[in-house]
Amino acid sequence: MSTVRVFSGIQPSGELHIGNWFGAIQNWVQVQDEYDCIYCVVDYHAITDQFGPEAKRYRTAQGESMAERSLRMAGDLIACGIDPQKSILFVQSHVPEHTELAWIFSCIASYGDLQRMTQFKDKSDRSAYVSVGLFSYPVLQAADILLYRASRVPVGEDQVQHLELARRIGRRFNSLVGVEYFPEVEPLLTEGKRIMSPADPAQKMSKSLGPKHYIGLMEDPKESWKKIRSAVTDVGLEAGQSMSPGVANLIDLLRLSAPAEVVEEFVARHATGELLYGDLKKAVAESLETALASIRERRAQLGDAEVREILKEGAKKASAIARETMAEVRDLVGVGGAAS
Ligand code: AQP
Repeated sequence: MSTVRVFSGIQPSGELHIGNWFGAIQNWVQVQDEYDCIYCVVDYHAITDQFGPEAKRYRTAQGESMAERSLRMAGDLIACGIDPQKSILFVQSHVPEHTELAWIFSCIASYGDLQRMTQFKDKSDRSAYVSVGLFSYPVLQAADILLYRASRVPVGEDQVQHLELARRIGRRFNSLVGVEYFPEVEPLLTEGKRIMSPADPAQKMSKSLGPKHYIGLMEDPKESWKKIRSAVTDVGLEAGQSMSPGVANLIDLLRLSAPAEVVEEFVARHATGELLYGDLKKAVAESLETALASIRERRAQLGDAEVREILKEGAKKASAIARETMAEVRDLVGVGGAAS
């Protein structure tokens, strides 16, 4: 196994959608054979906007608690191809060193840098109450990655700004303690790094915008078809655009799930003005259904007890690395020991 370490996480804030899959999870699966990989269901991140009773019943028809949603998300990841024989898979709150390192990082992260985070600006604009946790979310994210001294992070494009911040925090720590302790963090992006919402192609596909804005990986294909059939395609073109954003998003989804010749045919029909959007939507729905069928089958065979066991083992392995890092970090910072 390579000495290059990969870390990435996903919030258990509902179901896995095809934006997560094409933007990040497919890459998580692919790099398992190349690197030493650690993957995490980040429940502490999810409580930045779903706390208390909200965290218990948030946004799922099943009325699941955060712990149940973490279990379900882990099962979905395994069905997608995260292999516990190759990678460590665990739940963030099972390894408390994440929040310990986050505190140390919050003492060196720049307030000005955090204020510039676009995800915070977007989410705080949409929220009636803005918590400090929502503001310092990227500091916890930096701690998640650097706790394992990981240098590669497979994510969607929306996370690139957060990773730049993680890089700055790591560098600042190194320069303050005078040791090159943390590595430089780099994103690993895919061709599907930014999948847009079918209902509003100006926004990225996202659970927090509501169910019509995402296509769930484990969703009933009839539900997915309803969302694809009503996908927005006919907004006017802006200067410099040859394809409306909604059509471009459907073509991207086709490119990610269908053979190249099928995509070329639709692109050619668009160029000659012969493209019927209904045909494109049908092709997207069919190719997604084919691409996701084996994941759904694997998911149906996976029981909760098996997933719990995998998470328990994963937390043990992650804890061993996390404890070692924190012992060294405390030492470098000069805290944690009593003066003799
Ligand atoms: N639309 C997307 N296109 C490509 N990649 C995406 N990712 C998320 N959305 C897209 C990537 O998926 C990984 C997990 O992201 P997350 O845990 O933040 O989940 P989310 O689905 O983004 O959460 P929400 O609530 O749906 O959206 P937000 O919180 O943004 O409002 C990450 O690597 C992410 O880049």
